[in-house]
Formats: sequence, structure tokens, C-alpha cells
Amino acid sequence: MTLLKPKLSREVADALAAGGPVVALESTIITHGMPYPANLETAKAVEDVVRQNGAVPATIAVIDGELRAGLDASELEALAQAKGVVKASGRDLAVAMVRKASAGTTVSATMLLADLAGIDIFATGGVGGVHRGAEQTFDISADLTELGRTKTAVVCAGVKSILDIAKTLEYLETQRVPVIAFGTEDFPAFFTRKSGYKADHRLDTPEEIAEAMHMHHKLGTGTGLMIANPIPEEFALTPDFIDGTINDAVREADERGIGRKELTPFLLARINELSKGESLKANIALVKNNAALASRMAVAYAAIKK
Ligand code: PSU
Repeated sequence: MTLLKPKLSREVADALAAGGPVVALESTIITHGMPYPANLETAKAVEDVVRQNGAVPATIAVIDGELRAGLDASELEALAQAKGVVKASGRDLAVAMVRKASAGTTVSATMLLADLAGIDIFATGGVGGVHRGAEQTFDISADLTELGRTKTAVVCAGVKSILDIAKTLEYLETQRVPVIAFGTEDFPAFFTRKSGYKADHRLDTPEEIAEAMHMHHKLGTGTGLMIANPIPEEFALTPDFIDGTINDAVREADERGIGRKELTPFLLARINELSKGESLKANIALVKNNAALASRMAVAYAAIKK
């Protein structure tokens, strides 16, 4: 069976045809991860960061049922303001297409669509993981299983402690996904540079990471890679401050019975309110930082592939 391909913007199609560096970006962060207008400003700023670092941005989404890689300014604007947009993980894409719905794509859906488009590297803020209490709820993000089956390198700032970080790392090990921290031994926890856990590997340059991606795929592993890039020091939140806020938000979600795909958006919005916008500022800074690293990796990877 011939696999589907997302519709590419002209810029993305040209870059891919020339074997040039392209970085995929997700859209759930726009539709469900940040409030308007910070979501739109961030989406545009992140695309600028990718360009400044020598790559072409490919924001991935579903627009009126069409799979897309590379959105123009008015499409980004519409997505950022749309109400009731679907949050689509990989399994939701087919139904969104049939219903001609628009959807923000999560890490899992974005990885899948990036791979179908021929894009090897993807930058985001945080990936989903094993939720706290998963031994009761079984709530494990499809992002982790997608990492175990789709050959995309995902640059993130680690996972935040709304999740069970230890179990998330265990799950990634089971899924045969290398976790590579950039320039540090520590696995970062999104708002903070350390989680208390070590990453499996440390590499110190984008070129080395691109080389490792190349070897990983040449081994036929068939899995993705997680590149964990700590938030820049000046934007990092103090663990005491953010951990208390996260615990309050998690408790509230529990009391209100919020779960499944509503849980992560609820926690992100609540943490932003409780932290009086501090978490959003950190979130924006780390996404840009990840986009810069992903772009430098894409430039190096394109040179290796040529
Ligand atoms: N973490 C963030 N911001 C986000 C998300 C996670 O800090 O926007 C989004 C991503 O799109 C991720 C999704 O793929 O939430 C995970 O949702 P779930 O936990 O329901 O799988």
C-alpha cells in the first residue's frame, strides 16, 4: 500500500527536494499548550529561530481534514484562535481526515507525519510520558510508543514533573529509545535543568548528535531518539517554586476527575495560572532553545546524508 504524504508548503517541498535541513514543529502546543496570543507569537518566533539557524520550519497540523507540513501566517493565526480544535495523536488522524476537521498534532502525530513527509528532526517543548499514578490509571502518552516505532529525532527539554519521570525513562528504555542529553549528564525536567535522574547518554555538539542519529538508523533500530536539551539557565525556574505549583495542579486534576487527553492541557493551563505566567515564560524560552538545537542538528544531518 502506498503511504499517505502530508501536503508540503512550497518552501518545505523545495528544501526536502534539495536534501536541505528541515525541522518539523508540532501544533498541539499552539491549540492546547499555550493561551492566545502567546501561542501565536511563540509559533512565529520558533519558526524564525529555525530560519536563523539555517533550516526550514515545517509546522505540522491537520487543516480541514488535510494533513499539512508547513503553514503560512494566516493558517497559523487561524489555528491559534480556533475554538474546539481536536488534539490529535497518531491514532486520531484518520478520523480527523474523514470528518474534515482541523487538529493540533501531538508529538506522536507530528512524528508520524514528519516521517511520512521525509523530515528527520522535530523540535518541541515537552513530550508526554507516564503520568503519575499510571499503575492505577494506565495513563501513558502515545508519544512514548510512537518514539518506539517511528524514526524521528525529537528535541525536547526533558519531561516535566507533572509526569512520573522515573517511569517515563524506564518506558523509553523498554521501547529501545536512546535518551541523549545535550551538554549535560542530567536528564532535564522541562522548567528545571535537572530532574534528579541521569540521561542514558551525553553528547556535546549538534554534529555529534547528528552522527549518532545516522548510526542509530544505519543499525536498523527502527526507533526514534529523544534529545533532551536543558532550559537555558537564565529562564530556569527554581524547583521549590515550580514543584509546589505542579503538585497543587496535579491534586486539583485528581479531585476534579480530569484524565485522559484533557489531563495534560488542564495541567499546563493551571500551572500557568498558579505560577502567574512564570511557567509560560519558561516554556516559550525552552521551545526556542530546542528549535535552535534541532536546526543545528538538521544542518549537520543534511551534510551527512548528502
Ligand atoms: N507538554 C507540554 N506542552 C504541550 C504538550 C506536552 O509542555 O503542548 C502536548 C504535546 O503535544 C504532547 C501532548 O505530545 O501534550 C501529550 O499529551 P498526552 O499527555 O495526552 O499524551
